[in-house]
Amino acid sequence: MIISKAQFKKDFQKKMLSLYSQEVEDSSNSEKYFALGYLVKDYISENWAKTARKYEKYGEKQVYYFSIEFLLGRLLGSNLLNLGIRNTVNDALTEMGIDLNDIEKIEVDPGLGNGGLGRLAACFMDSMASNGIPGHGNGIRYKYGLFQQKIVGGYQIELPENWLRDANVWEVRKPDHAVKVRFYGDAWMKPEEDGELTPIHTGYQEVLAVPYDTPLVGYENKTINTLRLWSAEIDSVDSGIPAGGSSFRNVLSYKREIESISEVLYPDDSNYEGRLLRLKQEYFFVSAGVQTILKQFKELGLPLSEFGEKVAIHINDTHPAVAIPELMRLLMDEEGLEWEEAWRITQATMSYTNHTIMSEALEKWPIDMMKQLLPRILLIIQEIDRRYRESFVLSTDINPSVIERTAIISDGYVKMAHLCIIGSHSINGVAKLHTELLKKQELKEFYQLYPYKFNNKTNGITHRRWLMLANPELAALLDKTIGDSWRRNPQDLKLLKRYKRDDNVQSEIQRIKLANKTRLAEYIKAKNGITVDPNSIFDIQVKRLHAYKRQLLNALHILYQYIELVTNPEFDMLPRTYIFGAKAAPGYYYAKEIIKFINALGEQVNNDPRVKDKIKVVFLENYGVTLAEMIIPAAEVSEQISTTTKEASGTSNMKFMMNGAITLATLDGANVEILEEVGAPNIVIFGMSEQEVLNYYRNGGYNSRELYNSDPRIKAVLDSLVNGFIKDIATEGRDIFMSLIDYNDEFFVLKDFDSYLAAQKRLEDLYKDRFTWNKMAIENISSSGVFSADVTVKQYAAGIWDTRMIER
Ligand code: 475
Repeated sequence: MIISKAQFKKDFQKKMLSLYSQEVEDSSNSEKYFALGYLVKDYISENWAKTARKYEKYGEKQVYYFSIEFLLGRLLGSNLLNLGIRNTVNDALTEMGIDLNDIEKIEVDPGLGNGGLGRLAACFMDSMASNGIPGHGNGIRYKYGLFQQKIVGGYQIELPENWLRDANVWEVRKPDHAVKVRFYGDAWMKPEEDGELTPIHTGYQEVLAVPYDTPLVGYENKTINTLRLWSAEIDSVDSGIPAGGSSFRNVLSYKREIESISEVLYPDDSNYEGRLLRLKQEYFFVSAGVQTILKQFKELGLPLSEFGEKVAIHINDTHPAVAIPELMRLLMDEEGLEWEEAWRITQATMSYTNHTIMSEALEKWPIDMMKQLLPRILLIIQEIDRRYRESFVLSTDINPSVIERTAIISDGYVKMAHLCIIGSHSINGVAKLHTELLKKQELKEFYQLYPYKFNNKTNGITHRRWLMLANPELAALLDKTIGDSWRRNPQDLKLLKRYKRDDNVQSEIQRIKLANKTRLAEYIKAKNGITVDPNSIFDIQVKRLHAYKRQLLNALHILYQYIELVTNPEFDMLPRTYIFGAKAAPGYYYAKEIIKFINALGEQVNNDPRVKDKIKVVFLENYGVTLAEMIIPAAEVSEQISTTTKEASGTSNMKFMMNGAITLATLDGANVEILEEVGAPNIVIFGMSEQEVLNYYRNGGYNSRELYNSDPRIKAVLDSLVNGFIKDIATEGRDIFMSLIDYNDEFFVLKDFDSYLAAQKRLEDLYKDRFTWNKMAIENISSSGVFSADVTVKQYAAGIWDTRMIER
């Protein structure tokens, strides 16, 4: 949109008056934030309504991305950017003596996600809107987002994240669009006189699902899509009150029970929580979403047989898998379709993304639990399962054990990934290696049955948030050097390649990096009280804490350098600042111990005069989207060191690369493709190959104790965990030692140690030659365009959803 500074100032003053009955000059930063936020929402509104009408007019196929998490980050900055008014607003505010940055800081970061999966959903939303793809999000409006992390005495403490305490300016509550979702009761098939069976569901509890819509603003294209998040509310006092009557106490506890559905986000990342409340959450937002989509479709006046041509529903990991039986239920029970037709429509509509091969993350619900909570849905799943098994009756080349292993219901459980694969027309992994592993290992038998359903869609990130917003100085340098076409076509970043040897560009890149590092250093000083030198190497690992991500490998290497520094007079190294940010799931004891270890290590190293400031270790608490926006542009080394085969893709690896960091990586997930893009000289690779890892796992691992006994470096490092050399980790040191030695190092930390050390050394040598390093940084930035989520969502649109992009 186009707006003059003068007009904006007028609008802003008017908004301030109408909201707070006061002048801008007399307002606090918080009041300025709310006035600006509501004003920007007004600016958005017009095109929001128009986008919906345009989609309708052209009869465009709509994509609904179902996800139990959307990790959006702050929206004021990105909305201003995407509206195309950020500079105007910034200039106007400056003239009024107001710093836009100070105002943006007021916004709470809505933490409605755990990590990669939730953030991916948010990047996709931004990219769909920005490419004119009619794509909308469907999820849960959690009252409490992911816990706030505090570090106390080196330990993680969790506090509730009350992100809605102050108003959320971006959402619009739509009570008139509320729908009812049914839980519990009894369901059965009643035989009619004509021999037909009618589904009956009685004694259910009805929960009101109230939608809150948030606009998803496309980049300078007038497209505004919608993120619809559902909140659970009590319907009316007389509906579904439990036995015991509607006494005040009963009503109150009933209300609490209902509202608990959308109360809090489960804090477990890549892990499966088999709890009833989780299943409730899943069915709650899925049923509300599917009901609404069907209602909207019917308003078009088209026959139901065309549903799959007008609607795509994407299932982001298995959490929304009940969308499959729910659509079946609505098409049959409410719309009267026959099974075969409902099934054809359902398969045509649904597609599914797998995000992990970690078996502990694979959802499977006890049949009894599902029968209790979702009796009608279970009946439908049982019928899907029965028909699936039956479809093999005539085939002689399928081994019955294959059918048993791939069935949806077996061993007393409902297997949600199996339901997704059988009920969708597409299943994709999130990086080439990951998809290959699905095909040849985890889902091999499904791949043999349905090879045509499998495809890869390598993840991506929005370059608008992760480059334009997070690193404005780099963005400006790019504009100046290669023009601004990369903003719309991120693959044009490759135009920068020509400048990799250019003195001017090189020194600018280095200057900007230093400025970003200095900013982060100030933050570290203020938050952690640690002085770090912006001229030291900034080596960063930020992601959820998980054994397979191997923060421990990083920490053990630091410990190794520390031991060398204090015992070996010959040892020399470039000064380095190691920065960590990671939340551990509250019940993940081992991950929490590693946090404690890192903090204890930092405490000691940072204060040991013998280290002479060569090493600083910083653990930044409460890592999230907003912190990432400051941390990533300041990174020089990007630690992507998961056990090969374990990280499905990774997405921070792409963000770091785009901001000119050099990746230190195993050949895991999307690191493989980063290597392909940037070329071997511009990335540092180490560690076991996929084949080696798979072979070891097949043969029950390797002998880590032998390695401990034969490699003096490993011995020194591990012994110092348990002999009191590192203070204050008696328990943690012993547990970590045991995990590596007695429990045989499941994630090959020690097995990769030697290779990791050598890689770290190579990295340091590269850094010594600033020309080479800057050249590598430029190669990384210029090769990062294919990892824009714009590229990814276009592949989804063309290859899975069959949607078009609407003219900008
Ligand atoms: C992968 N989250 C990354 C990223 O594709 C990948 C699981 C259960 C409950 C709540 N959250 C989860 C994940 O499984 C997850 O975030 N997976 C990640 O998805 C996007 O880049 O490699 O670990």
